[in-house]
Amino acid sequence: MAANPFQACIILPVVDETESLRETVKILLLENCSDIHQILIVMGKITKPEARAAANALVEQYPGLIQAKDQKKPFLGGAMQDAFEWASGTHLLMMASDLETNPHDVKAIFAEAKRGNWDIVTTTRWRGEKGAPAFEGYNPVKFLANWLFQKSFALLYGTELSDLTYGFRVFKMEWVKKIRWEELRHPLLLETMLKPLRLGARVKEIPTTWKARVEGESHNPFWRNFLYFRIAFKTRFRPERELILIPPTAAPAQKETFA
Ligand SMILES: Nc1nc2c(ncn2[C@@H]2O[C@H](COP(=O)(O)OP(=O)(O)OP(=O)(O)O)[C@@H](O)[C@H]2O)c(=O)[nH]1
Ligand SMILES: [Mg+2]
Repeated sequence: MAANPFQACIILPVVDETESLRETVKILLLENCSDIHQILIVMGKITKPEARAAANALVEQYPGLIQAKDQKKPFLGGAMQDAFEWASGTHLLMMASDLETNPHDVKAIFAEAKRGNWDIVTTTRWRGEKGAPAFEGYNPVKFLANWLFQKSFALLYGTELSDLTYGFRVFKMEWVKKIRWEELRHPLLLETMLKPLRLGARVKEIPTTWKARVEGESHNPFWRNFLYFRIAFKTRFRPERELILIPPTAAPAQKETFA
């Protein structure tokens, strides 16, 4: 049988998820086994001992396929930035381990990434079935603020995408490797959409459903959502060359001398 040319690395950041982490991994492997090259669980100082134990047990259960690593940079954005460096494969999927990013939708994300050969396939909670928002148990104030944020960012970037802040998307690996990432907290989730947009990435948005977690808690206090505007403005007006990592310059060619 020919080898599968689609090889995804899935990033799962973990703080206080145990059952949700196990369930996420179970669904991912059941539904996408041949598309998964590696699952990278990223833990930090704030990761609870029970969650750490659950992650380590998964590593033992699936040696070679699941890895658990400790982040060097702080917070969620830092965990993701570290994972971007460690990841290998043809594609990278970012999601959460709290079941808010519905693992059953990964199959459709991967299918669309292959079908359209997109640089990014991202998901939206704002255009669910029949175009209606698909949130269950979302705080009403956050709901309103999220809508306003989405409209503002879409206007600023001239895009039709409807959920720029949601960190549930797959990238062709070269896109995560070539960009200069900066946000250490949750705004990295927005940055991962805005920088590729500025650099001309082909992006497809598909619907997903969002349901509030039942285990653990959010690590993003409401007021911090306003910090998303900082990266949005910074990224919008920067020259493109500042958004990418400079490749190591080739050594200057030796001048040939003839005696
Ligand atoms: N390794 C690591 N994981 C984190 C960190 N902060 C959050 N996470 C995980 O990242 C995922 C998303 O974080 P949440 O805090 O639930 O954030 P969110 O759901 O995107 O944001 P809200 O809707 O604003 O609550 C969860 O699985 C968290 O456990 C962190 O500092 N380090
Ligand atoms: Mg969450």
